[in-house]
Amino acid sequence: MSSGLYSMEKKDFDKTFDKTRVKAYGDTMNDGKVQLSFTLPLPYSDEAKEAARQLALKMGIEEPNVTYMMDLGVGYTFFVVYGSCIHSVDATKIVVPKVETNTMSMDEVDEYIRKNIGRKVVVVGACTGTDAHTVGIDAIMNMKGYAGHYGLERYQMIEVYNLGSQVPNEVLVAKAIEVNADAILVSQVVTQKNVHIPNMTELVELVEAEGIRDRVILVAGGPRISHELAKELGYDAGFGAGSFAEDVASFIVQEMVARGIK
Ligand code: B12
Repeated sequence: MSSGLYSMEKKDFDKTFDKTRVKAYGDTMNDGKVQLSFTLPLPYSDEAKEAARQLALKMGIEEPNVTYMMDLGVGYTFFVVYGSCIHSVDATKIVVPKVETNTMSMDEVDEYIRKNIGRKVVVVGACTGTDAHTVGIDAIMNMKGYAGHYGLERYQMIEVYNLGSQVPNEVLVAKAIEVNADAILVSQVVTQKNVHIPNMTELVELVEAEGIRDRVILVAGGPRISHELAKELGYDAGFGAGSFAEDVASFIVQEMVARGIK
């Protein structure tokens, strides 16, 4: 944010703020106040409540206060604990790798393609493996888009194949070869037990085995997919929560031009 109060440095009105030792904020700078919730596999009881308190202490929560507990049945209890976290972070040392691209509007992307590529860009996408969450990939690819941002199908200069969910990697790669895709989009929403890692890795291996890696832009996305993780796994970019079609389209077309793909 760039206007009003938010543009003021906190030190202007609170001299105790230290960017190298940022603590959680409750109602006084550096009070460290946090609220956390968790479940213990213990029956609802005073002993379970004490166990929750002791666990919070071990997590670095001073004066933990169990403000809420609920019997979940069959030997499980849910807790909400409030207290002061002793830990701090050095915000001056934080580096978050991000997709470095100049995001254009839909019309600008179409114009960029006409001018710099001179033909339609072909994009194939799917939610792969056992993952059945279609909403994310649809938000990027479908005509309607998401939150007022049209999806790739709406772009005049992009040809889109959305294969849906639970698509095996082999099927996605075969489709990419069949339609001579410029980009493959992979959605991974379920990350329980790191199921997305082998699945995403397998796709990269298949693309390499088919000999098309250098002429295809590989993009991954999902709420727990970071650009850093995607790069580590061999993708060109990763897009997390809050991404829109224009972010992805802008990246793909600029990457194609940078790589000399026509
Ligand atoms: C709707 C939903 C479902 C629906 C899905 C219906 C459908 N057709 O998609 C149903 C009921 C089927 C479902 C099932 C399950 N679900 Co569910 N589901 C959700 C829920 C509530 C919303 C997801 C959603 O639609 N978000 C909205 C979209 C727009 O956001 P998004 O996916 O993040 O997408 C954006 C970005 O991430 C990005 N993006 C996403 N994909 C891509 C791809 C590319 C290429 C790019 C560039 C960008 C991109 O762009 C999008 C727009 O900004 C979430 C909880 C939540 N509130 O998020 C749980 C959640 C995702 N589900 C979860 C789970 C565990 C399951 C089940 C395993 C439950 C079960 N035990 O059966 C099953 C799995 C089924 C399967 N085989 O996959 C967990 C996942 C936990 C984890 N870390 O893995 C969540 C987080 C709920 C939770 N808190 O536990 N689910």
